[in-house]
Amino acid sequence: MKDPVFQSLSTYREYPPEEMKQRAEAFYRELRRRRTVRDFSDRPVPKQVIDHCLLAAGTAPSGANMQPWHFAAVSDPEIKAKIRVAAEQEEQQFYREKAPQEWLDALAPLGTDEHKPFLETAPWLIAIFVQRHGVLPDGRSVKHYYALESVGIATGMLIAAVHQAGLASLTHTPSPMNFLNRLLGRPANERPFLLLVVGYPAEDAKVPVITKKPLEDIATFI
Ligand code: IYR
Repeated sequence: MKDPVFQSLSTYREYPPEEMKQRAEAFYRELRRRRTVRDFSDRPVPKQVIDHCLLAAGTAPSGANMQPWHFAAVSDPEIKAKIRVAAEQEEQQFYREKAPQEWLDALAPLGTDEHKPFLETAPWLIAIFVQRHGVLPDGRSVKHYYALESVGIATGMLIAAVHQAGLASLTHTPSPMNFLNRLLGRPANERPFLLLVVGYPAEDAKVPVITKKPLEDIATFI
């Protein structure tokens, strides 16, 4: 067993209460501007931007600090085209056969269908994988704790980082997504969690009119 090694918390910053209130509100206002976008521009986005968004995601807390995630960032047009073909196959089955009416009704306000042109248009597709267990260099397996929760947190931070950089994203979940392991050469201990489409919105991008629940509906103060 390893002994813990501690250092002082030198990165923490406290703000006076007024400033803290302002910062909390400003951050909420910033995140409130984020919209999930489905109409992307093909304008390129430099890899350095994606690098830093992924580094930001990688700062997420995780069970026993196992960091049970892998991000496969795809800009290669040929691979994006293959992902589109495979995803549209899954989506066709979903929309035409698999999805119960209740699910289709819930999606109706979003106007989604089986056509996913953004998988080729957008400059970056980030396939997020959850590592159900880790693999040591000698091939032994290491248990991962709260892997799904950890990857969910990292994904939220990635979405926020992408927004903060001035880009738009779409959380896309063709189901099942196993084709991503094959197309991206990821090992069997990794399961696709989500496909995050990243880029500039198209100039004429439209988003559905939706609302977010008010504070009293999402929180109780006891
Ligand atoms: N994966 C499908 C369907 C879909 C499901 C949910 I839940 C959404 O919030 C949006 C879409 C698709 O991407 O079209």
